[in-house]
Amino acid sequence: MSTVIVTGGAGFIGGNFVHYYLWAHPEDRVVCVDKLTYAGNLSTLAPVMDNPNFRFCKLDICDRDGIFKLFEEEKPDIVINFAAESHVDRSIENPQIFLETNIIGTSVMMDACRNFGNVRYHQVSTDEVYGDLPLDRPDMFFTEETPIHTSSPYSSSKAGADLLVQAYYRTYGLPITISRCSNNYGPYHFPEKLIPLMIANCLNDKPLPVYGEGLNVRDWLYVEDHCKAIDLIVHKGRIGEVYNVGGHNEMKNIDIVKLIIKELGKSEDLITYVTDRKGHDLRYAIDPTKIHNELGWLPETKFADGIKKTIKWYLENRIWWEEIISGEYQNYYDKMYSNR
Ligand code: NAD
Ligand code: TDX
Repeated sequence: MSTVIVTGGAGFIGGNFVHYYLWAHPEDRVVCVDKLTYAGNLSTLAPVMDNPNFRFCKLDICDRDGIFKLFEEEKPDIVINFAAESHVDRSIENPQIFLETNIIGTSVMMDACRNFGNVRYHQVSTDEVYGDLPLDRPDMFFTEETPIHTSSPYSSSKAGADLLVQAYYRTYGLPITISRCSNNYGPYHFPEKLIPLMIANCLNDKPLPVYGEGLNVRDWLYVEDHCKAIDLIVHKGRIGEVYNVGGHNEMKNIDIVKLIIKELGKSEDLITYVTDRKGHDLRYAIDPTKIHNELGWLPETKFADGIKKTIKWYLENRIWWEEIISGEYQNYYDKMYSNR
């Protein structure tokens, strides 16, 4: 039996991971550490709150004393760090908190790992650390050898964290791995991000704000496939290695928006082209050869099925996202989108 600390487990991917991990490893104990920022939602964890192998701990990963105390109590075998400020647009408005949580928080978690017996550490990173690819070069992909070349304060903070993780491996011999995944979608996705925002606005017959001309390309992966990849890397990955995770599912933003409109039976008149994101990355595309060859990982959910499942989840769980969009989030939305 292992004790696994999962940070950021009240967020989108961390929450899905907690559900998946408790199901896949019923013998293990999961301790979720989450500060419950605007993006953390305890209702995401409601289905596992009564599980005797689960503990929730409201804690900031930058709180060194609190984190060290928790390690002393729990004596974890594995730490998986999902906790982050994750939204590119927010990082453009206010970079500071991104540096604090994404870089300082990562260093605190790794210091705790070093201090309590060189605990196995996994860093959940992103393909955004590689910057972007040209739209007219469909032959180009991000491999693990692609140089780090970031565009936004968010991706820079994630890249800074990745470099620190690699430094802790080289300098202290901390047993680390890093996964760099493409865009995820699925249940419990916070409605500030493209897919859930478009679903929520469509259902409320509100304008669908497409940045620029909607031609930017993202490589979408169903969140459960990402969770399975992390589980594999944590248990079977080679220490010190980076693994790219993605399913060769590139789509233009405008095509995603039109697909959601069609699935929900709405009109394309809802589409509103708005001012582009500053420094907007053109295209992300992952080459997942390494994780496939070494660990046998392949995505299991096709986009056509995954997007249907996701839309169904948002239809069946209106309370989850309506509570979000009726609260403080409304101020954010007005700030970002009115007069854009
Ligand atoms: P999210 O914003 O939905 O969730 C982040 C969670 O971290 C929230 O529960 C929040 O409360 C918590 N958190 C934030 N600051 C914290 C702090 N200082 N201490 C403790 N908890 C804190 O993010 P997500 O989309 O689930 O992303 C999870 C991870 O995966 C991030 O590291 C992100 O960079 C990475 N990632 C995301 C995607 C994607 O498409 N969403 C793709 C690749 C990688
Ligand atoms: O209202 C919108 N209109 C729009 O056109 C929003 C919110 C987004 N977009 C565009 C911008 C991007 O090209 O859609 C695309 C996807 O945007 P986001 O959902 O904000 O995701 P992205 O910026 O690609 O970053 C995501 O993937 C990588 C996650 O938020 C990151 O945490 C992850 O690292």
